[in-house]
Amino acid sequence: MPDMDTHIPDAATEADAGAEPLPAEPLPILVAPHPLLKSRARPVTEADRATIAALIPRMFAAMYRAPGIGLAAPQVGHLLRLLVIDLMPDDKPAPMVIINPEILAASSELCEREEGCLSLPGQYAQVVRPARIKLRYLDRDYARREIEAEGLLGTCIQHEMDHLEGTIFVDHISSLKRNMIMRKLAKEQRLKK
Ligand code: GNR
Ligand code: NI
Repeated sequence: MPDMDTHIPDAATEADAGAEPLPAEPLPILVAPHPLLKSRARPVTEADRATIAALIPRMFAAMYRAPGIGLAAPQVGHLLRLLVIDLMPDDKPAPMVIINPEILAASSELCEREEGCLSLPGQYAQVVRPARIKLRYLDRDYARREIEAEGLLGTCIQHEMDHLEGTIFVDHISSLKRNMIMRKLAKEQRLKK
């Protein structure tokens, strides 16, 4: 006979109906130089569904807290081909989840834009990349999607995809500028602690 005095509701009974989900705990973001930021990430598979379902809200939480406009799974220590992006047009959330992205085509026209990176906090440089890309990926429901991206979204997607290859934005600039940025970052991180 179960104890009738101490009623403990099961998960997802009417006690929880309509309740807000718990806010996800932001994952810490790795700062360069870190070996995981130089590693290649592996494709996401069906077997990763539960892992990424738990990871995605914690990646968005880390990105919004920073704040940033994109985050790649390797930046939070998971070598998976998974990105989250939110450009917040008109200051309203517009979250995108991008799994196993592939660039199908890139324009020969280039564009130069100032980039920053949550893994190189406080460091910025002008980076040249293709102005437009055609992208194939899986969305958060693993549905196949294709989009064309240009402007800040195009830059952001290419910057995030670099993280899946173990590349950061300073790998696209001269070694003189890269060394200056990496020394400045090391000094600032040292003073912070
Ligand atoms: O928050 C970010 N801003 C940004 C600005 C210009 C070009 C790229 C970016 S991505 C960056 C977040 C980040 O580090 N993603 O990996
Ligand atoms: Ni980055």
